[in-house]
Amino acid sequence: MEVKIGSSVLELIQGDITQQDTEAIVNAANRTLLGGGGVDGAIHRAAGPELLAECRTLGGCETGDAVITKGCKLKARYVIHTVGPVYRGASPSTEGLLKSAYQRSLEVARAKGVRSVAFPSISTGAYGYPLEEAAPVALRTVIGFVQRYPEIERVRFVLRSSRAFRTFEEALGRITSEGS
Ligand code: AR6
Repeated sequence: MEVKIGSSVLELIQGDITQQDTEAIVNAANRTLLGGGGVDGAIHRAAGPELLAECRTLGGCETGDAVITKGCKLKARYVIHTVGPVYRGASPSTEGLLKSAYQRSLEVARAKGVRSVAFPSISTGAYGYPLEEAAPVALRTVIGFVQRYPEIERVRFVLRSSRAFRTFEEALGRITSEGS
């Protein structure tokens, strides 16, 4: 599924983020930046040990913030590492941190002149954020950003499971129909 947001494109696909050819891919990391399971493990395996070596020099990352490294062996030139919140029930502060993880990732991309970014669904694995709650937050944040900064030409959400894909598809359908 693909929609136009001004001159930019927002895409949803089902797949593996490590295989994406966007200029940057986003990692759903933890505050140590020293690796983990899920997307984080997959990205480190595909990028090779040089990625962990660079992450070690960064001194971690706060929840809701993002940092950028090289893509090493990946097709993507950069990896943007962001840390989403651990979900302990719906609250404005948890939602704000999820929003911030997407926002800061795009700010870091823009600062490097990156024009295309692929995101996983941050916080919806080990960190337990329900997909139905996370999808509209993720989509609205990205849409708001590219409306302001059309130099980000393409944002692709790469959803691992068919359930995640369908949930994002339904949320995007609801958001786009609000405007018409
Ligand atoms: N491509 C795209 N999406 C994926 C992939 C992949 N290769 N693999 C998993 N997902 P998670 P979190 C989906 O747990 O919830 C790590 O250990 C997965 O189905 O990777 O932010 C970190 O080090 C889920 O929907 O990230 C942290 O400790 C989504 O990616 C912690 O997990 C996010 O799941 C971060 O937890």
